[in-house]
Amino acid sequence: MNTQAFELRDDERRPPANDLLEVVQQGLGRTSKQLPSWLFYDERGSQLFEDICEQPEYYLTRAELALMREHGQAIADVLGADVRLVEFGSGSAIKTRILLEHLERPVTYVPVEIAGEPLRESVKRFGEIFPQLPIQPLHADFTKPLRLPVPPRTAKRTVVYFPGSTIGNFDQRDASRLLRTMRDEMGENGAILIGVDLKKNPATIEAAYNDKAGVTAEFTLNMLVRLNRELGCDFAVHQYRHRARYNAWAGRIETHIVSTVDQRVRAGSRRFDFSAGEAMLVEYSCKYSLEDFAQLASRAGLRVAQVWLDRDGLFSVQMLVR
Ligand code: AVI
Repeated sequence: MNTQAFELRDDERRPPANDLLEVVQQGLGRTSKQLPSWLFYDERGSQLFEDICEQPEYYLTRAELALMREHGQAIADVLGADVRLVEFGSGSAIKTRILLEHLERPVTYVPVEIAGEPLRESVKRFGEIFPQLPIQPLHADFTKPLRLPVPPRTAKRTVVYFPGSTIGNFDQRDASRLLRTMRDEMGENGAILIGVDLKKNPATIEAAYNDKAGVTAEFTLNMLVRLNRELGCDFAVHQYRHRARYNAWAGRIETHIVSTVDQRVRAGSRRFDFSAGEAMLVEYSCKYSLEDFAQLASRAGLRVAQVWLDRDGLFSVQMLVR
């Protein structure tokens, strides 16, 4: 395989248990309880997220894939030849494959991923599909400043690829910060190719986060299962429920874990009380109009150069430049 040697320690899949405990104690100790959405993605959570993508109500993945299949060539033409492709995250096997298949002479592929196993898998997968393509994986948290490998001299431009509407899981301030990080990484004549879910009928959006089969509910509550296992917390998981509502004013799904009874939970040496009906925020999934997103981009010093939509106008892939 045409990759740089890279070794990962298994325990690098997650922050050290102490950090995790601190994050959780801090979140449970707030007046309005709140835990970060990255806590969803242990092994089971990642599998459940893949299952969510298959649910009939979750239109995002299907729409983005259809878009990439329809416009892949046009996108590649606009990005140009001899691109260094840097992907923030490495979970988007099919979309990235479509993009790489259409790009003219991609110079190198750099997946940036905090979780060791998915990174390893993506290196293996892409090494098999594109045996001639150099792969330079970076095991890192892409929300922090990165040390990307030096681009080959033949690279004409760096394109940062960020599919899946993951940008929607960041609030406005963090989203703008993340776009700035990408802007720094892509350099003067680089570009960002980003998947952005669009505002639409609230019922369609709410259904996507409340699938009938209950997969999203299981995904949400799996966070508590994870904390019980990894931190020895004692969440009575069946006494909590998933709630995802669309806040039309803010343009986002707000997912909460709601306690159904008065109860107390242990996290490390500390105890936290939940009252019946109390809701703990665990995820935002922000939706944008094209104007909203152009504004967000401009706050990060970027301009929207091109927008592609799927046929139903549900989802967009946008190209941003300086
Ligand atoms: C990963 N991210 C874009 C998903 C979303 O739509 O916000 C995560 C998710 N949460 C519940 N369903 C899917």
